[in-house]
Amino acid sequence: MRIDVLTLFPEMFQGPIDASILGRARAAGIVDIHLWNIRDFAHGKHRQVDDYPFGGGAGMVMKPEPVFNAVRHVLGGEAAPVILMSPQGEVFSHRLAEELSRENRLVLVCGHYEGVDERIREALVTRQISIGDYVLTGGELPAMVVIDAVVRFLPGALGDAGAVHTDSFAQGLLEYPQYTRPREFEGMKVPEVLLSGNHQRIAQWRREQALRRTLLLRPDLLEKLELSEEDQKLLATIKEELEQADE
Ligand code: 9D3
Repeated sequence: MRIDVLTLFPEMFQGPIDASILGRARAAGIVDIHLWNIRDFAHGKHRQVDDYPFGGGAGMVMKPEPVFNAVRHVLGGEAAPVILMSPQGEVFSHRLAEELSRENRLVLVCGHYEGVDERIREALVTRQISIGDYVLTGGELPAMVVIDAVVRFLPGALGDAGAVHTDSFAQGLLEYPQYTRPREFEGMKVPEVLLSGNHQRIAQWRREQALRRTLLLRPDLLEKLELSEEDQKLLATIKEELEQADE
């Protein structure tokens, strides 16, 4: 996959894209990430990228010409989704990351300042993505979030090829508790079942723990799921236990 990022702050991306799994995926040729400075596509002596809003008001607005020039340059006549990182966008999710990972290329446009000229949305952008309901200073961190989540889905990006499909979010549940050595740390013991070697009991315990956690911490996730009969029984038992503990 090729990802082109258009931003006024390309240097913000260097750390995240060079490190860890993303860095390895780039080195392995699984993803090709190109960073472009929108200012390089601004003309005139001052290479101006923003200006005052027509009609007045606080803050600056990103001018259309540099962004149009930059997108047209990187696409070079090719077609690809042009995604504006924006607080008005569709809220990013595991499902959307998976969908985007099936594209051959993506163009991510990061706004800064108070916003971008509306004609960028009207005539250039094919979709808008937000990463959640809080105000950031720009679209750069959101773009990194999208890149990270999308690249995980690319074949070969993770060591274990099957891992993305057993992800907790792929199943709509939170993760079960994990332990590693030592068996006892400061008086806290690893649950006996995990040392038992009984893989069926372990799998059942983990499922029960994942359901329990999701019920306690993210009941909204459970509402969206269609649980198997076995899971429904487990969940009913957990709910009974919790009610008894309440009394
Ligand atoms: C004055 C209204 N503001 C909208 C809430 C304007 C505004 C504030 C901050 C416009 C852009 C920004 C910068 N943020 C992003 O570009 C952004 C963002 C975010 O702030 N939160 C979550 N996801 C995203 S994606 C891009």
